[in-house]
Amino acid sequence: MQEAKENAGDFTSPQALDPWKGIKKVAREEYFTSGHRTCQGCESAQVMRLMAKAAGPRTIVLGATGCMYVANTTYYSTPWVLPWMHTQLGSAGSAATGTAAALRALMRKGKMNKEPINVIAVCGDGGGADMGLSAISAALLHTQYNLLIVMYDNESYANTDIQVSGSSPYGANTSFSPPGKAHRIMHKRWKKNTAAMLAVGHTECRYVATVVSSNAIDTLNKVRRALSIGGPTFIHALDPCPKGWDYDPKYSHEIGELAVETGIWPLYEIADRKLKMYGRSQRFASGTAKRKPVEEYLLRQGRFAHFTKEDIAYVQAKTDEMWEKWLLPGAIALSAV
Ligand SMILES: Cc1ncc(C[n+]2csc(CCOP(=O)(O)OP(=O)(O)O)c2C)c(N)n1
Ligand code: SF4
Ligand SMILES: [Mg+2]
Repeated sequence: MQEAKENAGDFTSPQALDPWKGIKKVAREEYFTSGHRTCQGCESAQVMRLMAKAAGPRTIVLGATGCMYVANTTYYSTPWVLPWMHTQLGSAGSAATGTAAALRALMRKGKMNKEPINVIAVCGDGGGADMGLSAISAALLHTQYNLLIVMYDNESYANTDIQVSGSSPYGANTSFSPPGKAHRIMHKRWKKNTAAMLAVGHTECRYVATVVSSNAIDTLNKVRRALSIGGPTFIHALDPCPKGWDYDPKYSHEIGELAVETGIWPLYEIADRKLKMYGRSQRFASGTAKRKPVEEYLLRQGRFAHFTKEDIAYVQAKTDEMWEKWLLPGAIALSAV
């Protein structure tokens, strides 16, 4: 942050965005407003809103195909009060790098005013954790460009009707993994640990974080930190999705909270190679608070309605392992021999 301030006026440096300490300090201006057609209770839309608010007006947003493209850019109607461009489903990373490089070239040639402009690319879990993983990986290697990639994870290919993705949780009922009489659990793969994988594998990437929009201040400030620190950065948001997760839209906030309280979704950041847990996740990691049973999260959602006691016990055991056996509890799934 300090570095960014010292370089203010230099267009190759990031914007200096101080953290907002408390709800009263948060800017009132909205840059993602009315005019979208996302489902009621859509937390991905909430992530867009918080992200745009945190970034402010000197920002360009690039959106990969998915709900946050389709529902936000219906003909003649858009909630974006920022310049926005669609990019192909798997290309959030390359669109971000290309835009940051183009801005720099235009400013260097005197074709644009020289000023730091935030470049944010947004993609879903299908577009980010699966199809566009290589483009994000490449973007995180190009340390000369300042950009942020926000992966909004509704745990399915939601826009095309809730198909299973590499980020879908174990056992979830999706249109590609419906429970049946012969096979109750159709989706047996464990959710990809995308944020930590990207942090560990890109040693010069200065900032990777996880967020959930139920914790709005944390989300706002992580976006501000990611944009201020410099270089390519990545944020992974877990987004309750009433349509795909099958619950009443009024419970979106509560379900997001439960994801953290049960330990299913750890909140952390890895800034300059240092891992810091946040809020309850920090207390779980240090052993000063107890996680709620995962059952409280799972049984609130229709996508897990077919779960038996054994299925719940399996998810509980895997979650316990994440907090009790991993080298860095809740984040890095290694153990020293
Ligand atoms: C290369 C390509 N394959 C398939 C599609 C069809 N498609 C459009 S959106 C989408 C789902 C994307 O899922 P995700 O990235 O998780 O975003 P979400 O819809 O969940 O918001 C798919 C498969 C496409 N647009 N491009
Ligand atoms: S399907 Fe899910 S992610 Fe897509 S608009 Fe609806 S609530 Fe949001
Ligand atoms: Mg998705």
